[in-house]
Amino acid sequence: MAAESPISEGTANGRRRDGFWLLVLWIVLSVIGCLLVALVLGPHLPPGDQSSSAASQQTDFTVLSTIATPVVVGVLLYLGWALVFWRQQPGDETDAAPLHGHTGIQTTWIAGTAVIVLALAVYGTIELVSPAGAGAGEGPQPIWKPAGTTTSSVTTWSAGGSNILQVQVIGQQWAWTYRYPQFGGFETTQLMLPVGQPVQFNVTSLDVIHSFWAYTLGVKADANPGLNNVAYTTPQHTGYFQVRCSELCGIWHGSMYDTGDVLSVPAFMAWTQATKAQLADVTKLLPPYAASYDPTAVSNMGAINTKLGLTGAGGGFYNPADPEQP
Ligand SMILES: [Cu+2]
Repeated sequence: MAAESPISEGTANGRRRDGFWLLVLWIVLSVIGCLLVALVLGPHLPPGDQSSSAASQQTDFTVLSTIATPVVVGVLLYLGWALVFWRQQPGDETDAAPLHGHTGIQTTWIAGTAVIVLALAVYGTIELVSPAGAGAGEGPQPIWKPAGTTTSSVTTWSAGGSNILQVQVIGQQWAWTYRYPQFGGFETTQLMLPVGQPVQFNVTSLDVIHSFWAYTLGVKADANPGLNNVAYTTPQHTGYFQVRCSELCGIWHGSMYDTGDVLSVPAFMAWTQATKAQLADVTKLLPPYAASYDPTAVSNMGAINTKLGLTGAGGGFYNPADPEQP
């Protein structure tokens, strides 16, 4: 009787043994990895937790990173195992054992990935709807609105009331300004928000497309001329936050950064009253508060431009009275 091939027999046994230890190691390392990612790395993931939308995004990133950890661990473990144990020995010219289909593994793979993808679709939908959007602009008529707030035809605001605080964000080459319609409609370069109060950003532009990106608030909404793009959030912690333009909008795009501040409610109220009084003369010159502005149709803008020295090609608003402009 011919002796059995020591190579094929050894390889088949070896594969079973390797498979067992790979599985054990993968489970152990995945549990450790998931705990480290969820509990240690998670609280440090961007964009932090300064607002409700930022915290929600941080939770989502933590969940996704934790789910991805066993996959990453599996790939690295398999790669490391192959490098260490399956490398070709010097002088070994034999072929490895042939691979065949394995119905169990294939079925498990398809079922597992299908469950992960479908579960994430459900999770993603819930995470989109429950915080009234994902911190990005939802267009002029959002489908989801924060519960318990009135978001239209609002003329006054008080902390804890049902009227949501409205802040209009106006992008133009190359600066951000902010209008507060519930405080007389003044326009300022300072972005102040009260802590613990829901905010509705009404984002628009006077010229090209910009993108309002309050990074640590987890808010990023395109600023389109002639359009109101609404985004909601609730600041959770006082302190400064960064604002950038996230849409290449011209040569000084990079200088469209700004620092906003989340204040206590009394400090915010004091700021609004002081700013309203301080800017009263300028507010009178502004066009009436609107969801968006057409610079070619706003009669006051020519006068303001002249005051500010902004007329002429390439400077500030389009001015229909300016012969240098088409
Ligand atoms: Cu810009």
